[in-house]
Amino acid sequence: TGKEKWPKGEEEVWKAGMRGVDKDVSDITKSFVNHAQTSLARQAYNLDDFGAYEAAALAARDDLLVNWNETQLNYTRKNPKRAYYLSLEFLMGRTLDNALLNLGLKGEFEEGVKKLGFNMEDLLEKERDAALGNGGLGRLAACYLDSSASQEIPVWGYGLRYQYGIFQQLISPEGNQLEAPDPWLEHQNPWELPRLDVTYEVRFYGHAERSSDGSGRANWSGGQEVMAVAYDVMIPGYNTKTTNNLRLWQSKPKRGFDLNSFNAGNYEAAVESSNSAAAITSVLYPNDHTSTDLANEATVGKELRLKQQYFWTAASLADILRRFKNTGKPITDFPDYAAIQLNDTHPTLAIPELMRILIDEEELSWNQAWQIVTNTFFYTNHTVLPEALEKWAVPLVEHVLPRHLQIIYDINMYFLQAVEKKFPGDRDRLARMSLIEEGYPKQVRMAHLACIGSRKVNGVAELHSELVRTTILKDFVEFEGVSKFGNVTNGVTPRRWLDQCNHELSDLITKTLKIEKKVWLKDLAKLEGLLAFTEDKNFREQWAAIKQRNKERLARHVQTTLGLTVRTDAMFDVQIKRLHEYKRQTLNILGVIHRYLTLKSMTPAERSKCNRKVVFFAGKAAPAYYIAKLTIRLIVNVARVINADADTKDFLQLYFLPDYSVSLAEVLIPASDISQHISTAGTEASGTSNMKFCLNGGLLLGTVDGANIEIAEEVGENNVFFFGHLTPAVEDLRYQHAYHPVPIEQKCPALAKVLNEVSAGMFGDGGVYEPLLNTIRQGDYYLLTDDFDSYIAALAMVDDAYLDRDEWIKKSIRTTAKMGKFSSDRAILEYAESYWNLEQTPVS
Ligand code: C3B
Repeated sequence: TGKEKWPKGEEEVWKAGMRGVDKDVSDITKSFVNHAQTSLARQAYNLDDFGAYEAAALAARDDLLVNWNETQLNYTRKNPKRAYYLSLEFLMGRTLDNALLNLGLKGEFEEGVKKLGFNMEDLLEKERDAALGNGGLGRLAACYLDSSASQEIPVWGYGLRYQYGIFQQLISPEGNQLEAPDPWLEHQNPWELPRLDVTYEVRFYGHAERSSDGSGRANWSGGQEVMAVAYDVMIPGYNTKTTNNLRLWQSKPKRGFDLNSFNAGNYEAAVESSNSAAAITSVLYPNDHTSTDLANEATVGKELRLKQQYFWTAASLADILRRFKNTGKPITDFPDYAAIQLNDTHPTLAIPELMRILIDEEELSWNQAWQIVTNTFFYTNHTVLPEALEKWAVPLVEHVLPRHLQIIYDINMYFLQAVEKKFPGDRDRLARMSLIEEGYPKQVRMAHLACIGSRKVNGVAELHSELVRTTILKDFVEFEGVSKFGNVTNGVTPRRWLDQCNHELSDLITKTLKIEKKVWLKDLAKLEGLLAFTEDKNFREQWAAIKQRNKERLARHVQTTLGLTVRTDAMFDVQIKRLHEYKRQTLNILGVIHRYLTLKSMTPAERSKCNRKVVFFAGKAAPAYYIAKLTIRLIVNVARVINADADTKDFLQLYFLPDYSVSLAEVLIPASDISQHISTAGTEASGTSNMKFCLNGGLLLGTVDGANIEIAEEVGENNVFFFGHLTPAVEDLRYQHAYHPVPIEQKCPALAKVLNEVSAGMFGDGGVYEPLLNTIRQGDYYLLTDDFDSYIAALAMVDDAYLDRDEWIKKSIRTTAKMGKFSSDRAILEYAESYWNLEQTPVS
């Protein structure tokens, strides 16, 4: 209210000591030097670029903290409803540049470090990516945090503070992926605040005894107790004081070591429990789109992953409840103050955990508790691939979380009773919908639990949400009504994915639209104003010149990191994403081979008329995903042959860039003329890099899948290149493959020829690739033989279109102009309004 009494001591003394946000260059240089001197114990004589990065980061962090404190105080005072975004992955990338952009201090910092003898660009390069995620799902979480803060919405993220992020990818001379650890916390991390006083105890194992008083309560005791310690990461909004929080939990032993064993001289046993506690948050699981059930992991691996999930959900819920209880409201009001978003099924244990707390600790009745739970949670599904749907073996859950298994069984019993009431005698339906899948062992179906425990369920693009409603959760739609099942099409933050990664383009847009950057970057529909300039020759030339400079920047990056020379007078064709059969990198590389064979068969005169092209791949394969790793090997070896062929190398170059990361994407995306999003129809839930490429004026070559469809709706079908079969045909085509296979030579001779060349050893020992080629020759689950011809035809259309350079640039401008819908600001506002019922809560 402003009239409140100062809480302690003398207000004037406090206020005189308080730091404000840095304003001018001299504030910044002072803070920088001060941190170099005191926090880092360095001086002008021995401060290298890395030290200077750290000093700049600490100065920026102080500014973030000022805003962060004000934001949290504002939330505490106003006590608005808040949303909590539970995600096992937050793929943040680098922070410094984003922090300065959002603080509005980029120019000042640049000038300041220059005065101190450094170059900001060099310092930014010194920062290591925070890579606590596998791919799309984790990067989406990061974009949503940026948008929540930018739109002044009270959202906190909750995740795990892994000691090791996604592995570092190395490529051996033979072309094999090798994995090395990512010890990203090796140096001090200036972006986090250890909260050693914010801790919770989390129990595992032990036994759960149901009380005999008919209350339904139970007593869970014994087993292992582990501490969760909070680390807070500040999330600044763009051009606002609002700075939200991402709280990451780290595990630590409840007791340092076991004194009895220690005294008995058994030192190894004494620290054993401390090791197993620390192990919980030590490493990010690198399996993407794979349920642990099929991950081919040892039982210990599965158990540890289950422990990660429970550890994180239990600590987060305890923290959320403590914050709520501090307000003094009755527990039945909880859903009015907290919405909890489940990012995929990974945090689904939060549902039985909240039931446990409400029943066993708060002593509510089952119905009261279930009422609260089903008004609190929201579930986003990110995939319909069967192998990615999480299931946990019942004996494992019973061993690790005995009380939760009881609760899951109880939820299931009440649920199936209700289903039986609505659909009497439909036993198949009961079996299909049950939370428990029969078999040896029985399994808990986490998507079913997430669905029935949530207020709403959504998919991440129109087509995907429709597939969720009509396939994996069809029975649930029939039972609960369709209105519970919605769609929120994904988005990406234009701060990082346009302004930061493509500063020149962003500046040109600002100048052209005559709208302040701070306005259009938060109201991306304003980009549409660019349409008026497609006919402006001068504007087109500037647009094209920026793309060219971005290509040169990428080429310099490849030159310095790999020592390879990329030609920049060519079309840049990019496919960057996790390696997975459904994403069909294989289709792309086989298309490259086809192009190579075609070029080889031409006379030099014919060749000289062809479009020059450089193809880039990047992406990691899950360490145990054999076929995906073979695909990498094939790409690398095709590159080796093609790039050395004097006949063709002016017309076709190929690069596999190792160790794909957020930072590498920031260099690749602005340089792309065309990017490939070519999943088998119906398999890619949304895709988000498709949005990033188009936002940066790259055109899209893709299948009619995921968010590609909505991108085409926005930019117009004549500005995208579509090919391939549509989703409704897929099931039938797969049936044909299984029961009426046609030899590949007959069905798709062009593809057969390519496969034969690979087998025959054109790219080194052909035998090595047989298992990969056989996935196409036999079964062809991802329909390469069905889509290859239309893919090649689409590539030809891309070549033709590119040869008309002027028209291409117009397409590029039109594409950027129509990307407003895909800002993550739009997406997060949809969640806030239609799901969480939250209001914007600016810092006053
Ligand atoms: C991904 C999907 O594969 C993408 O289509 C989607 O754009 C993103 O999520 C974000 O919604 N996804 C992922 O990265 N990991 C999973 N386990 C499941 C989906």
